[in-house]
Amino acid sequence: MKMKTLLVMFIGVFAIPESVTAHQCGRGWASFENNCYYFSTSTMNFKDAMISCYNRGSSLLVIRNSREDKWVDLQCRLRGYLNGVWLGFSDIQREGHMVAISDSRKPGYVNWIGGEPNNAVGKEHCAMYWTARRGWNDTQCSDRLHVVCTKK
Ligand code: MAN
Ligand code: CA
Repeated sequence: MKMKTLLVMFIGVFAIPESVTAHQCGRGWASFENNCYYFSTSTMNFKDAMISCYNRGSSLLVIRNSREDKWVDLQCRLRGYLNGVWLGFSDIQREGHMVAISDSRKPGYVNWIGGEPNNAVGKEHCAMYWTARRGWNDTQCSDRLHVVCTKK
């Protein structure tokens, strides 16, 4: 091979900015708009979901805009998540004050189903994405749902 060809190839590899390469999430992770997502194969309660994500170096899904909401909805349908997935919000500290479990801040984007969160029978303190109803609901933290973990 000619020296010039080699040189062009060498420069080429280092000239590709990270912004135009696929986001590297690792085996078993999906990529969407600069975030990495892990989709569980089993269901579990909210606490086990938090632990599962932490053990993967990630945290429970927090949906930040409608594009992400729709993408998560698509993934739930493709994967046959009939009920839905946990979201990283809870009002266990103060009823009616749904905050992110990571930093206690109110979500900037929400997609609550009409009438939710309703704290049904006074026992609903964990947030979920409800596949069938295409929106968010508060539910009992002891419920078993699929889990989505996210990391950068
Ligand atoms: C069930 C539960 C509640 C939810 C209502 C809505 O009772 O999933 O969390 O608020 O349905 O009808
Ligand atoms: Ca509810």
